Amino acid sequence: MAKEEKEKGATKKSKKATIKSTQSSSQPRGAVEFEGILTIKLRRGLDLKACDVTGKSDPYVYFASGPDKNDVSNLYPGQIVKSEIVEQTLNPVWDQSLMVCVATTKSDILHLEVWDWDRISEDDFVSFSFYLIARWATII
Ligand SMILES: [Ca+2]
Repeated sequence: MAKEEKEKGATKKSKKATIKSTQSSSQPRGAVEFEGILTIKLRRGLDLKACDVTGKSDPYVYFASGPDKNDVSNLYPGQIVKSEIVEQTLNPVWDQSLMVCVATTKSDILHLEVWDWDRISEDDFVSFSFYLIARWATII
């Protein structure tokens, strides 16, 4: 899917869908020193929303680390990561490890968005959540 299509779809589908639109928007300004890398072990999802006419979805997850739970603009590419797509299920099993760069371990938020991949039309927003990274961080 082209960058322009992703940006258009994210804006059109949901105001909460911020991570996808950030990836193809303006470049971040200034330099950022990262304190660390967060490893995310994405296991599975349960009872996700059905977005396709088949009664299933093709879910995938975006994760982004940033300072504000409501604003993920101006993030560097290393601060955003996308999971694989699991086709035709409401109970996806990813069993995947993903890594995102974290600028400030004490205060940054991990944003999570679940999307339904669509072959022909724009992807559908499924759900979102956010977490304080410091709650899980193991500082070595
Ligand atoms: Ca789909």
